[in-house]
Amino acid sequence: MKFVDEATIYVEGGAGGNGCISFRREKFVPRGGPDGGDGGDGGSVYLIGEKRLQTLYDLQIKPHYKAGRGMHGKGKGMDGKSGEDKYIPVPLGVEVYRNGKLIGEILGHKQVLLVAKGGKGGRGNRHFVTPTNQAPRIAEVGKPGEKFKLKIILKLISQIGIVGFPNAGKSTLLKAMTNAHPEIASYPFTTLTPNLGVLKDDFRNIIIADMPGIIEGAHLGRGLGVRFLRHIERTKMLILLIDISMPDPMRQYQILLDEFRMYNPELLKKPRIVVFNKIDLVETLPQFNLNEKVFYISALKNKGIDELKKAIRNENID
Ligand SMILES: Nc1nc2c(ncn2[C@@H]2O[C@H](COP(=O)(O)OP(=O)(O)OP(=O)(O)O)[C@@H](O)[C@H]2O)c(=O)[nH]1
Ligand SMILES: [Mg+2]
Repeated sequence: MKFVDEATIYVEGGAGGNGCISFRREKFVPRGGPDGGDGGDGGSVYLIGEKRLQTLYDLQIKPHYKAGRGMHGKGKGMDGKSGEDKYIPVPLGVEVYRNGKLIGEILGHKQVLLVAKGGKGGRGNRHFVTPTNQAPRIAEVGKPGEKFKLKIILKLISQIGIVGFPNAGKSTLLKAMTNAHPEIASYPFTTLTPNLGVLKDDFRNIIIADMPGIIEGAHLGRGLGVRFLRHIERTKMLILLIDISMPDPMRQYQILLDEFRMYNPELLKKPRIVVFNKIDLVETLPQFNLNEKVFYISALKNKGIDELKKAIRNENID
């Protein structure tokens, strides 16, 4: 299914039903009192977290959501039924904006967020009896439901993000470590949207995100730009994957850090592991003097992967 991480939707609560004006009519009881029932409340619209979803595609193709309206009250004191609530399933990691302001987010499976409240039902004429008016000919009309335009932004939930230059072997590494089967090819920008994979452990599942490649000037829109970096904002740790067979590996490293700084300096505060990939392609291993955790691997030949997995499991990333 197409990966969509932004959508605009229109949500509307159901209108409340009208209150009823009615009077009791019984044989032998002249002038029975008012007995108009209340209108039912309109249904509300909610977002609900659904862990099996990974995209906002459904919202993009179906942007309008309306909850059911409340039924009108009837005579003989019969209240109208409430309108049905509407639940919109969304993937975990969704942020909801109204007029540019964050109003909530969905992080857990089945978590719900009210986004448009239904209107209250109107009261029937029963409620308007006063000492001076025993036969009120008034009732309330139901209130309209809330109506909003919402911007929905998905920031994928994963514990680890793999970032690096195009063609560095990010997808190959995801495949080597997890159950995922991402597309892999020998040209840049094979991965156009993030892929998720699960690294299983005895106790937990670690979700790893393989990101589209980043190049110098990404923050200015070069390549795929920084458009997808929002998906690593929630990660606990980053893997900077660097192709050691390319001319100046340290420059790749510097450029990646610079692009992060430009996009959101918070990314630099995340714990990270620097992983040099494609060691099978070099005769002698250059050693880099980095004040960081460093690994040397071949994602393709499955070298150093177990050590890397072990290091990941030992990190505090829950
Ligand atoms: N020799 C060798 N080739 C590798 C290694 N890892 C990946 N490759 C190759 O490098 C090429 C790119 O691999 P991908 O995994 O698609 O790279 P990527 O970083 O996901 O690339 P983009 O999605 O385009 O950013 C493919 O031809 C891989 O087979 C490695 O350890 N050794
Ligand atoms: Mg890729």
